[in-house]
Amino acid sequence: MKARWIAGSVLLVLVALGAAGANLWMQGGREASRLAEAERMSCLPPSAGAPAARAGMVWVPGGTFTMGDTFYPEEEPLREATVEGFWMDRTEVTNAEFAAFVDATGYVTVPERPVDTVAHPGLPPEMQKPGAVVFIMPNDVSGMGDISQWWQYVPGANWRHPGGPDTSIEGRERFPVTAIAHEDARAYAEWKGRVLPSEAQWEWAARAADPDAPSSRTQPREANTWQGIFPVINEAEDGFAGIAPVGCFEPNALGLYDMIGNLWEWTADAYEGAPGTRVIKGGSWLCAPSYCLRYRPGARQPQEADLATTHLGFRTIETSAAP
Ligand SMILES: [Ca+2]
Ligand SMILES: [Ca+2]
Repeated sequence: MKARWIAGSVLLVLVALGAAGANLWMQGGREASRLAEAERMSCLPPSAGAPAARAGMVWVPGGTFTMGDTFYPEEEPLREATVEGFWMDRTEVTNAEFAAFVDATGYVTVPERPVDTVAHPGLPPEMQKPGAVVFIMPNDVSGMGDISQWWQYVPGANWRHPGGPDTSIEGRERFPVTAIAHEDARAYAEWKGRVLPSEAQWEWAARAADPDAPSSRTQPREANTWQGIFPVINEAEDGFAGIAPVGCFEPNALGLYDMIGNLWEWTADAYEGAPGTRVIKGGSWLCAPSYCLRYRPGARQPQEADLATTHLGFRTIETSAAP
């Protein structure tokens, strides 16, 4: 599937990162450097005292709603969807949670494994090395058609080193894990006895189980998105020039944090007409009114299942007993 990135319209020019690029990621860009001292490393306290089996989860009651939206073509058509009730992680899965999984199982993520060059013939040399796609804030861009101006495949980037080999997650235990392929998210969920949400389950939860929830196109205040001109001016009016720790913004009415913004989130669903992809939901800290107005429950995008990126994480659900 990685070859699609080469052949497809979302072509990535593959540039290995130097140390300067890695620093950019850690700081989140030029404007971020002045915010670095104030950066919060944790917001939501660990959910001590909750029932161990479902610590950190909330119940999402079932219901019927109008799924989709009408802002971008891929969100249509509006259609009726019905979901049963389920438990859902109240936050994106954190680095600490994913580390516990890896410590317990020895699991090695897709971006850490050797690249299967037989399954992916024709990859350029950089993509034949294990790695992930990393956002690098450019100083300037020439039009918005070429996303390689801000997205680069970085050998050595993975969940432990999300910006590349010279970066780490030390001190970022309460940040959401990123640089995770779909298979990795599923493996974590299975280890917990859970699954990834379907697109309908995710969207219903993002609407706070309210069939009358408005499909607002206003940039939300209570979400980590991008204020300014993407990708060159990051005003960080929401307090975060980069990824935020989980739970820094107000939760929705169900108590779910960061459904919108911070990181996009994997769902279990295949994206129609795009083999090898899955639907991702919620938009990320990179979504701006000027470029990617996808900080809405009905927004969606396809993502290559085996290509990890650093604006994408996940959360899990459990479909068993009601409370
Ligand atoms: Ca932000
Ligand atoms: Ca999110």
